[in-house]
Amino acid sequence: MTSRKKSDELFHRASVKIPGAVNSPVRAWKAVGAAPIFIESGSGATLIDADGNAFLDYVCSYGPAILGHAHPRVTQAIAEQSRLGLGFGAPTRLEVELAELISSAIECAQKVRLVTSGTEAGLTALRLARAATGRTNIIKFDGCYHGHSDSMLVRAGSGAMTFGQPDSGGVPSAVAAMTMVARYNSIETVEGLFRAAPEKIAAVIVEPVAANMGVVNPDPGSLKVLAEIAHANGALLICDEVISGFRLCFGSIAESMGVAPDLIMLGKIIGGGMPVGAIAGPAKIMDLLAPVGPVYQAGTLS
Ligand code: HOZ
Repeated sequence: MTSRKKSDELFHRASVKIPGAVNSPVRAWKAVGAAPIFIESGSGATLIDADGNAFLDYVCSYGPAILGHAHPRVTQAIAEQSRLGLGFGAPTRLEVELAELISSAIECAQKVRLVTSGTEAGLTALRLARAATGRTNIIKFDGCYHGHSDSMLVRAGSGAMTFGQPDSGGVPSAVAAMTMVARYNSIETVEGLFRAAPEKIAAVIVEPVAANMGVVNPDPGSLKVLAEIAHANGALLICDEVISGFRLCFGSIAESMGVAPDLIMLGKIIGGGMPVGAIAGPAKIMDLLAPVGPVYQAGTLS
């Protein structure tokens, strides 16, 4: 790196107006032990920072940039659409096509609701699971990350873990108490939680391949067992495929392991770099969403 003068200047300016100088905590590079570089542009696998330094990008926007930055087909599609308008507060053909594409690649995705982030997909999936079962509690795994909704910032991975802050301030203890924490790849801890709160648990939420505490593969067959235990106890299995979906395979990695999730969360890659998330599942659960059913979810940019 020849210089970082401009990045440092931007960091100081950002620190005045933006908490911690960043709009998402991992970007502060606290675990790296240096101030972050500010990116000016990306092309293919190369990033150029504000000082003109070039880097080989292994982050790929945390997943969405699987085709590399500024892929000509992606930028052309965005440029063409931007001339037609960006959002209308009304449905469009492109949403139908994206829902159909997701549904054609994921068998359990009979219906799809498009939102703007993985966090939104997560909080909506939990609300659906609670409405579908009439129960309150959720089992998650220590170190798994499902976005920053209140119920999911309990023993969370991703940035929360990087900062040694797996629980967040501002989450009421009454909300956190409804989140029960099991150990990844420990079926016994899941069984123990079901024994401790029979008929209270709405869903087990899991990353089929854990990717927010390093990458941890599931024990062979464990996802299937998890689904069986959840169903035997009247709970749903939510698979968070915000990272794994359309990345480890074209579609759902849970399905490729022989498991049909009751609800699946998607994000990152399905937006190709634009802010998109999705919740998908069988019609009988998805049709609980407003305007068909009583579970509310909405978004101006959804
Ligand atoms: N929680 C996101 C990664 N899973 C943060 C990504 C970012 O800061 O861009």
